[in-house]
Amino acid sequence: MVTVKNSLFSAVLISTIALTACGPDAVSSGAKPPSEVEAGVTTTVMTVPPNGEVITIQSLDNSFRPFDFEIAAGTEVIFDNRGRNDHNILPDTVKDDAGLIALLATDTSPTAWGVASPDFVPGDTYSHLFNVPGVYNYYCSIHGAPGAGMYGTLTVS
Ligand SMILES: [Cu+2]
Repeated sequence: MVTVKNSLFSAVLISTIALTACGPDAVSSGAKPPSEVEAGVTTTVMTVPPNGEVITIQSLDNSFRPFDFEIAAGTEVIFDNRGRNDHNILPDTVKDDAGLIALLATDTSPTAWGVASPDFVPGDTYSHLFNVPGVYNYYCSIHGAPGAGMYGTLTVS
């Protein structure tokens, strides 16, 4: 609604300026960037460039250490399976390995993350660049549940 009004207003404004303006600068001041013109069909995710920080979270039998961690946006997190068991790392919104694989197949945004157990056997590492601020709750579905057993939280600010 607002966008449509603004676009209409811009169109009127541009044509008004075009009629009265003396220079090209006045015309361009009424133009909107493409992202605003197409608002409503575009979703904006604020991403942060890599900040060079790398932290490691150990996946043990059966806990993540540290399990509650705060990082700056742009930090790369390496999960290192140092246990003797397979584990997985699932966002709380995902039920199991199959759910994660389906999510990652359809969602390529930087907030879709995690690793299924076949790719996280003992000795494996999985890394992800957390470049969108937010709270990321995760767990291992083999040894835990959201908020219980083998689980963790990453707070990205
Ligand atoms: Cu586990």
